[in-house]
Amino acid sequence: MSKKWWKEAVVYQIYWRSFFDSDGDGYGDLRGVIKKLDYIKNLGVDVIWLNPFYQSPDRDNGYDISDYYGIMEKAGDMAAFDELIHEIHQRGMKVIMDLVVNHTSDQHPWFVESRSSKNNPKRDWYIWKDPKDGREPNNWRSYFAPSCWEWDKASGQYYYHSFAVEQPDLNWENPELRQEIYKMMRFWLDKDIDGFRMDVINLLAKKEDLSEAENPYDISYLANNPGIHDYLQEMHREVLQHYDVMTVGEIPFVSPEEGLLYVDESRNELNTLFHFQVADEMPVWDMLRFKEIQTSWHEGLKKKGWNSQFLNNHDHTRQVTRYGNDRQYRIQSAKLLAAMIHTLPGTPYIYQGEEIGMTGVRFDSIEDYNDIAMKNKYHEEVSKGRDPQEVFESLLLLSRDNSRTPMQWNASSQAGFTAGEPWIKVNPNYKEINVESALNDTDSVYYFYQKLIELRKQNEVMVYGDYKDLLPDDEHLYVYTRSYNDVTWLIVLNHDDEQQRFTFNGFTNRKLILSNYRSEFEKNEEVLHPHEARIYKIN
Ligand code: TEU
Repeated sequence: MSKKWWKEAVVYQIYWRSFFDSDGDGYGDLRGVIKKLDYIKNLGVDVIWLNPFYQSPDRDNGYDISDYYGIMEKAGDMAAFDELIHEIHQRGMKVIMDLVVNHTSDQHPWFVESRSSKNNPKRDWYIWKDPKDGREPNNWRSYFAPSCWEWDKASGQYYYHSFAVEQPDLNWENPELRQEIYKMMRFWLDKDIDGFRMDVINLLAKKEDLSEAENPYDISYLANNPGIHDYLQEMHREVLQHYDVMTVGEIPFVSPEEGLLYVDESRNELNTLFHFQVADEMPVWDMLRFKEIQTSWHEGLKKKGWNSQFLNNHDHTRQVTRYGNDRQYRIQSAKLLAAMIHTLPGTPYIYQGEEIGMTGVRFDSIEDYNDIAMKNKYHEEVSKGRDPQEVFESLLLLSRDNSRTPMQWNASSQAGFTAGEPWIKVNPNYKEINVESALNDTDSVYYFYQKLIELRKQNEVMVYGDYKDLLPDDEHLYVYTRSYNDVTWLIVLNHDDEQQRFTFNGFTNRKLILSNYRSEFEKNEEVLHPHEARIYKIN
């Protein structure tokens, strides 16, 4: 397989509004990111992914764009952006931006024009349909609303939205619209960014057949529709092939076979993808399913396309809370999950705060939450007559705000995130879990990440090595090898609250490279402590 910088990279995701506030308005901002670049560089990461900061009414935290060429006031201005790019490059890192082109805000001038009348030239830039029997064209749901159709009284038609009502979908069938998007992509690439994370990029093509869905709650009809690969190949031809950039597509609802169609190197579409099999199929940890998913993706993409590894992001509850043990074994399990993500095949992603083992939150009332997905779902269920407290409780574990609370920098007021009032409450555990204390403790989660990243830089086996699961049927232990040329590494993970035993049959000549328990095991190497992770080199 060809060697590429983005295969060897470790990516750090910055949800800027919760990262660092440089001007006291309660929102993190681009200048705040600049102030913390040395911290990120010190971790060893190569690439930064910035969530969207385009002009936006901010109904869905920047994923509802009203001007692709402007910067949201909360985030800063174009001068701050230019400075940020410069400072990132100065430090030898790269930066990718979020590209959100499945939909815009309903405040975008294109949509304002489009809805103004049926014969406006921009009408066809969005998706308009007549009512069917006096109501919505069909029973499809959207991600954030009970229907993907919204009635526009003035012009007498429905428009289509895969997400909130305030996020109308663009019509990619329109060639003029596509050219306009390509122009916008060139604008940012010419500002020297190093690529894009492409928001729900496999939703661009819509299903032509509007017949009723048997189960409207399975919204996979929104994705992977005919025409999508033509659009992505055109985008590659028109824009991407002219730059040395990295692209990672957010691609929900795909199997490895379908996923390969997006990232197969010979097809010239995208470099890598985020699939959501883990996030969607595992509300909590499921060892056997996780192993199946890893093996099937490794086999499915092998030698042809590249994967990504992540367990959380701004949409998904923090990994140590969701998939580890954030109580008794927070530090050990945060390290174990890190060891796993950095040794599995694919480019690893770190979501801000993960490197200090930040946890999910549990606020007292729905008023403390901001997430539009959670709030809309809450109101939908309560309006059906369900008990509000019960609905609230049911939405807590997966609320997107779990991972959106401010970055915990130190033990001072508001965790050192802002001098003002933060836009969302700080996690009350910030006095214990924060960057300052992590940096002062050589045994912290932070330094474990630093070591893993350094190892990945020095050892190609971690990047390009073949993957083999040695215990596919074990519910507690995850043991696998990575092999490249003559080098074999053995990774042994005890993802359990109890001790477990592992016999090193066939691995007599082994050398321990990294572990998350000090050398206690030397007394009896076959016994693994709760949430113990070890990486060995086999000779
Ligand atoms: O998210 C799309 C989305 O809902 C997925 O992340 C979802 O978690 C996945 O499909 C698994 O089911 C993106 C952004 O990341 C999110 O913040 C936006 O709200 C959304 O698109 C709309 O732009």
